[in-house]
Amino acid sequence: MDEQTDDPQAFAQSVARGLSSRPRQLDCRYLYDEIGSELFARITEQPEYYPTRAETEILADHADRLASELGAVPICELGSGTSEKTRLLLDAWSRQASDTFHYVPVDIDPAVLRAAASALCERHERLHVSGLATSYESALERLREVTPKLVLFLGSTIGNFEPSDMDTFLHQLEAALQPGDAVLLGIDLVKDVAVLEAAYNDAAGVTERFTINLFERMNRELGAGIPEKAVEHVAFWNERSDRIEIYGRFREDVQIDLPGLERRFEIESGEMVRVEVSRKFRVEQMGEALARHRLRLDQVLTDADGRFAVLLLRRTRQPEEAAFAA
Ligand code: AVI
Repeated sequence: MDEQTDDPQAFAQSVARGLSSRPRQLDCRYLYDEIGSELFARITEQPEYYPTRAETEILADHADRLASELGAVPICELGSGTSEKTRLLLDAWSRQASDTFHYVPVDIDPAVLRAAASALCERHERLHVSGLATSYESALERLREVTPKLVLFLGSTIGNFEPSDMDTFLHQLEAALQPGDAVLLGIDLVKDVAVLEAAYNDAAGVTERFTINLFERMNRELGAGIPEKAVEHVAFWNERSDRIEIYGRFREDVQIDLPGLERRFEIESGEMVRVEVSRKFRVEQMGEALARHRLRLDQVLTDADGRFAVLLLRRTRQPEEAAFAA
């Protein structure tokens, strides 16, 4: 999980691995170049894409109570991006803190970190921001000794992990926490299929552009030579795996070239290349997975429509203590 996503050689190798595997798939981290990040920001504003609004509602409703229960402990946020939703927490932290308070945003993009930090420092005089432009893994390692702390992992980004990556991530998270440290984990919940599928097939076609941008990025950065309009966006609910699956489907036979690696892939009309999975969760199941990593589920906070949950977790000493306590 440590690879940088702006190195063309690493991108080409990742594409070659993914196109050689069956089913064919691409690494979803490459969806987020500058254009992709901009498109994702627009996805979160689409009427069908409820997760961002639902999570914002939860944070707005509970921020002050969380600040008084947790105290204004240092906040470390994994995948902080623009830190938009985190402002709700930092505003509450500033009302709670009697002195300086600390925020450590972690994002792979240093420009995004700089912009977020300067906006936040303008808003809060007593806020100390130390951004880390690195992977989750190395940030978690560096923050192990900071305690007490609150780690944020919002947006249901955990749903984009393959099961084995989720396990690795929870293992790294567990190792970075001391007993008593807290986590706020945002998870999107299993719900009506029509609502889920609409969220990934918005009428304005922004999610479609987000998917297609990955193939266009392969053309821009790797000279892949995929003809314009050869790929269409397909997203549907996979009931057996509790997840939305997103694919680029080829409308015609296409050759994908990776000149830097001297590789060529023949894709047939109708073939689907998976670009992302977005898993949805059931609270009880998630609680069990977390308990195996000494993370006790203390509070389950949901929006009024019960679409999304923010889980407050506490790191315990022993796995046995971590039973569902909410
Ligand atoms: C970032 N992540 C949580 C989004 C999701 O809903 O899985 C990514 C996304 N892909 C298409 N739409 C949104």
